[in-house]
Amino acid sequence: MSESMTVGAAAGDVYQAQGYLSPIRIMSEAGAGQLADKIAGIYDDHGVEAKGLLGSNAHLIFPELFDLVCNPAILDRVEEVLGPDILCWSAAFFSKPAHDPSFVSWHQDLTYWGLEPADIITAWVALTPSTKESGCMRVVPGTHNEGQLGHSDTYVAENLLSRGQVLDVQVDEDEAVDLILRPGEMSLHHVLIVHGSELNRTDLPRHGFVIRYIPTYCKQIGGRTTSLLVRGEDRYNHFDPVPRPQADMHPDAMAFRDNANAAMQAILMKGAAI
Ligand SMILES: O=C(O)CCC(=O)C(=O)O
Repeated sequence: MSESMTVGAAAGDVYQAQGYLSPIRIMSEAGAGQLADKIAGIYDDHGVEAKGLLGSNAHLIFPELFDLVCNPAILDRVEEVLGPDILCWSAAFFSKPAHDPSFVSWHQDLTYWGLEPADIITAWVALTPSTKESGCMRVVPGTHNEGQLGHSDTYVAENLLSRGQVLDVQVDEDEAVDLILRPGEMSLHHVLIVHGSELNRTDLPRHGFVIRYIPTYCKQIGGRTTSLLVRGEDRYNHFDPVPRPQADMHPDAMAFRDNANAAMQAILMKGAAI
């Protein structure tokens, strides 16, 4: 699917039919490169702790990432699918260092999220090249229409998913499409589309910033979590609001994120073996 085929009023229809849209340019390669340098700096400064800092809800502790989830070029496209009133429920890096064995098993996102209805969209923003060789995301078109499928938890260490969850049904890999992205491009995918990714075999890290957007009418089942109103109006108040961090890793922002993550983890890890 070329970018020109996914621009304009028909983009929502294409998304509904195939469950994804890609590629979509949302910033320059230079802009993405600056953000990638910032991520490299966080890894240099914080070592093994960087993964946690850039994991669940990194936008709550880094102002530049908070601004990225509010980026109008992203939201214009998300609005074509979700409508005008949009919340950012969460955001995190899926990063694979150069020549790293980490991968993502075939799964559907909604499995443990406790959100309904399934009108949820992910913007996957590439800060470095996301190619077949670096382990780009792969999707199986149309599977978002199959409803919630069964998953099993594996807890495999190299799996980037919280429980190492994997689909119980066999995936026909010949049907899968590689979402190849240049730095500064994004893909959009439906919360029920079957997707996964392989290892990074290149000399560069593969950094994907993954932003989960929901319409304001969406509800969190089994607990109360936070969400950021990024566009329009929230007439439902199903979520607690979040503030913009004052500075990188400001103590108030760190404390806020710890609480927000604890509430989210209680739902995501409900019934988990570890
Ligand atoms: O980054 C990846 O390879 C997978 C991302 C993913 O599973 C997701 O965005 O839901």
